[in-house]
Amino acid sequence: MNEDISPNYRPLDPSTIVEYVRSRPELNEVFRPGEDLTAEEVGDGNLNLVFKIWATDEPERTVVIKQALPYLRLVGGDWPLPVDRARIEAEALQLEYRLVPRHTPRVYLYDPDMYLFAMRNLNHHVIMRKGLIQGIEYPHFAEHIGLFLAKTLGETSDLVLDYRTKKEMVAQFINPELCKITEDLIFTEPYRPTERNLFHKELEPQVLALQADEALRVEVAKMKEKFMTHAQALIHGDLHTGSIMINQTETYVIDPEFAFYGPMGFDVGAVIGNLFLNYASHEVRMPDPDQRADFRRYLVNTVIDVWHVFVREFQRHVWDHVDPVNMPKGYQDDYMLRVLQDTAGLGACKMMRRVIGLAGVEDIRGIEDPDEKAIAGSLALNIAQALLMNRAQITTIEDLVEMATACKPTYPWKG
Ligand code: SR1
Ligand code: MG
Repeated sequence: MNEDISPNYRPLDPSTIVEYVRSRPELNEVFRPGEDLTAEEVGDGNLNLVFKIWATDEPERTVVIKQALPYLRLVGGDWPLPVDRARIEAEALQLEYRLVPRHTPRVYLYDPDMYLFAMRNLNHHVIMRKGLIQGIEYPHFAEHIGLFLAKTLGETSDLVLDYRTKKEMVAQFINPELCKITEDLIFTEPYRPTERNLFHKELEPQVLALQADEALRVEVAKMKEKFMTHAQALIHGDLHTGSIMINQTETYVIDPEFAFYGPMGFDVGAVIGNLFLNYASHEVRMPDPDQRADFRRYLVNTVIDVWHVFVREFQRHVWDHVDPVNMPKGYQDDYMLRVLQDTAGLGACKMMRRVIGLAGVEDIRGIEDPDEKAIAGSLALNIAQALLMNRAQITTIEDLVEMATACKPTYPWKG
């Protein structure tokens, strides 16, 4: 990594950020000059500082400021990271806001010296992962995220953009260091012994069997190649349920710092894969069989609806506007089938890394009892393996769901 950091850069803290906010005229539409402000650092992610700032007398007037640190927060100074990711994230949010303002928080400012941006504070929303862990249903999610995916992926692809704009956008969103994190943590490390993997010991036999499975490693290698070489659309790059802020009526997608030109199925697969991680976790999180069956029905119907809304909106925003001579119906159908099969394969890799690799998900790693955690992790691995290995047989989203829901946990082993 080779990056010149601005000499004006300094990481902020709750005491220095108030002065910083006062100095930015872009925030005058939210805060009055000289008024009392309160700030809190709330970052619980792996990478950045995140502050909430609000008018002390009127907390509804509030913004979030996200600032990049020159290293990975999860690990510390030993893992340097480019601060330019703040620009990537701010520019991706601005672009997504232009395409889908109903599902993207507005960015008020980006500061290229401080590698930070200020955006709307989604203070009436929760992180979707936390809601799903509690068994809360979000009835409009599929409609919202299906539209978000169709617009952000379709309208940044060669299907819509002219030849020059697309290439300029590929250059604008070159993001090698964050892509390298994905290449390592999703497509490389889970499939070999390394100290960075963090699966719990009860799962070891299943993980060792998976790592010894060459046929599986062949398919993972194909998925890695696709991730690295298929510059199909500007993808979010980390669209798990922790990157979604939600309530009963609204959905917002945040955190696109991993954005770059990659395969559409990586984003669609992230959404669907994370719904299945949650599905797997309820094997043990929801002991009541009726309650579990109901919630799983919601999750599975959501997976189906996400895909159908994505296809419907892709039709409206993309296929209805292409030249039918060079992109006839047969090509369009083949394109969507390839995105569906990529969704299965890439989503599967994203599930496996969350069970085996360095960065887990609370749905599964948050289960306290080690045997229960292993049962949920085992089911997640089996779903992922089925989707990855059999993705060529998937021709509809219903096939994908049937394949996933037929899986059972391997753990506890008999004998
Ligand atoms: C070391 S960073 C770990 C993970 O956090 C982000 O959310 C991405 O998923 C990344 O892989
Ligand atoms: Mg993130």
